[in-house]
Amino acid sequence: MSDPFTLVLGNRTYSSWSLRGWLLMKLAGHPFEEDMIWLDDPGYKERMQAATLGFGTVPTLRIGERAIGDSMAIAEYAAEISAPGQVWPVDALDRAEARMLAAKMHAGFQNLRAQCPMNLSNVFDAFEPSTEVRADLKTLEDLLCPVLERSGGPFLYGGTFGAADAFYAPVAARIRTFRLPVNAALSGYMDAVLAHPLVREWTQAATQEPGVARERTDRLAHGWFEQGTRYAD
Ligand SMILES: N[C@@H](CCC(=O)N[C@@H](CS)C(=O)NCC(=O)O)C(=O)O
Repeated sequence: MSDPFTLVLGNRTYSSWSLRGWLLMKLAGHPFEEDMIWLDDPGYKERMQAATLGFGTVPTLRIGERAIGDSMAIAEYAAEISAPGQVWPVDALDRAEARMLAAKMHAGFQNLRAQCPMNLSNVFDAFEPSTEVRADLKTLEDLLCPVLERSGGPFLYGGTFGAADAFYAPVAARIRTFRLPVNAALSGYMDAVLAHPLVREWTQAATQEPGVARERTDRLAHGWFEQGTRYAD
């Protein structure tokens, strides 16, 4: 019998990479166990080292004695263990482009990531994005809107939520949490991503998770998901 899959994750509320890894494994459709690391626990680093077999970041996919400790590699593995089209698009050119979009997210948008960390239990209505964050949002529009226009949406490659969408799901959450201004096309796409059943499952679980302690006195009772507020445009 093959080894079971265990996905090592950090808090749903603010581990954006964990959300990506979890979505990717859900898209693959293989059952997996979750091993949660509460990133606010003082001793979490040691726990994380052990749970990730030394890799030291979440998400890490553990399979028996082996570990895949990076979301991009998890995406490729998820694609290889599932049917064509479940993770990356079927068309070769779409697939290459989807990988490029994911890679761009994986390595870029540093200001947006640093200044607007994912937080699924809060909203910051009065947040004023810096010039650098606005520049990242413009790059995001320039990158994604032509793809959405070509496919017709609601997701990057049409009606099926795939790996490229998984990589951008935490960005949708940041735009919601920090009320970031984006154009109507990107705003509609972010709505579609946040309304996807898998993303909803994660965001709703985030509002209930017990291991959240990081300055959480302002934590919203029900998170932001049900508020139905649209972004500025
Ligand atoms: N490049 C990695 C990034 C993973 C990452 O940085 N995850 C964060 C949590 S969201 C982490 O594990 N940080 C280590 C720490 O908090 O000690 C990936 O794609 O999976």
